[in-house]
Amino acid sequence: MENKILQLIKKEEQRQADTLMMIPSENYTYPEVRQAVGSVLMHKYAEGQPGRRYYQGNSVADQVESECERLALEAFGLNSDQWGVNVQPYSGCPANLAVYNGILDIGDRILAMYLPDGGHLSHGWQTPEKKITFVSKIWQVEFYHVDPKTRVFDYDQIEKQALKFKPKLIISGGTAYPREIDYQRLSGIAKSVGAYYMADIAHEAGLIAGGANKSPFPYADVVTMTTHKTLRGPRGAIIICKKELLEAIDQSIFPGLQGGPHLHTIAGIAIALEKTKTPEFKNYAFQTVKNAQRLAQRLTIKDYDVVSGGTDKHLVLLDLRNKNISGWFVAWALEKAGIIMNRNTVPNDTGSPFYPSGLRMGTPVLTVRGMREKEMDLIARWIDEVIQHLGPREMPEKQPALLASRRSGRRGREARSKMREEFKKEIEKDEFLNNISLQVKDLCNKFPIPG
Ligand code: DSN
Repeated sequence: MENKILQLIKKEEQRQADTLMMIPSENYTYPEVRQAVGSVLMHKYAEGQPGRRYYQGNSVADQVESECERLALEAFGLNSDQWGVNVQPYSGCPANLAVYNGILDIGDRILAMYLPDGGHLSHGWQTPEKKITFVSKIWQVEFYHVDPKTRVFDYDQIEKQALKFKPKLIISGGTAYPREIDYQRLSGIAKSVGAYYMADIAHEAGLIAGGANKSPFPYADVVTMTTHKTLRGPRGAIIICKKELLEAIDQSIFPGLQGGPHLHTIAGIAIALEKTKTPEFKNYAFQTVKNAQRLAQRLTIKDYDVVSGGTDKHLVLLDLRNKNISGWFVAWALEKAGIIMNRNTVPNDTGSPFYPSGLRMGTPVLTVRGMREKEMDLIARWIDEVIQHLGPREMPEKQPALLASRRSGRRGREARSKMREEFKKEIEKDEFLNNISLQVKDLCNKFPIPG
């Protein structure tokens, strides 16, 4: 009998083929990338940098890593005299940590984007009660916010905050901010207070390489990115920095934080970077944005509150409070209907991270499958039909019984767990959702996964 894990991989392949993957940080990679990631390169230790390794047998490894570095600079139109690159970070969080560890002293100040306004945990998330991330335990972190009305950044306000807080590092980027960042302005603010500026472009890297979004170069001192989102590579990360910061960042990665680089991943990243030069990739980048804008437009017409009034990128964020339903219910019901997106916090959220008020959706995978505006209209209709079908639902955090029991620990957890189980049972038997899932499957069959 076939190995259990291999059976599960086949099952997952089928799930991906039959559903609409709309989590904006996910993507389908290329067959050649999968071949590289599963290759013999995974057998090799290559601690150090090309030409300066600690182990023997690295003649091929050196060429793989050097080629990946060259392609990374080329993808963003950069010159190796001015910019340095490290392709070894295992993923986005270690890449960001390596930058802080490389260029900051313990206790230095970081000014970063507020998580519920679209920022990222790895930028030092903490609450007034708790230092949640390791980063917030080591460095002093303060957050900047979106304007409560427009839900976009007010750069004058960020400038005032920076002048007062005097950070050593300003960070932009995150997971749920649908608008382009003004990199030039943030770089100017950083310079005026003597801070470094780091742009984390994990979400937008592919859109930037494809020319559909503005580039943080040459403004940022350091740019970090993951490689598996819009860039369409394997899970990994890249750091590109001004040449004078490279040695500190290289040392921070190894021996500071990591051991042997994952050469098989680096090879996969190189293949994905090479693809960014093709006309097909540029079309994909522009169409991804067009598809997201179309979704935002159709949902706005249907009276959804699209955060910031639209999108410049691959993602759309809805605030569901005007529909009186928590993102938790909607995300589970949509999954039952074959549409996979995630519940998300929104600016000024009155819910909690587990039961947030928002819903986040992305278009990279749909675009890779060849879907265009016409399909976005259909998907917006299905999303609306599912939400209307559910009707208003008390947000779990607002139900008096749950709120009261929340204070009593175990009883609260049990009540919420019962609520979740009951809802999942309810949607399991739901014919309406099942019927949409069959239509979704038909659409997926018309747009098979390439490769
Ligand atoms: N978890 C990723 C996202 O979904 O945006 C970011 O790390």
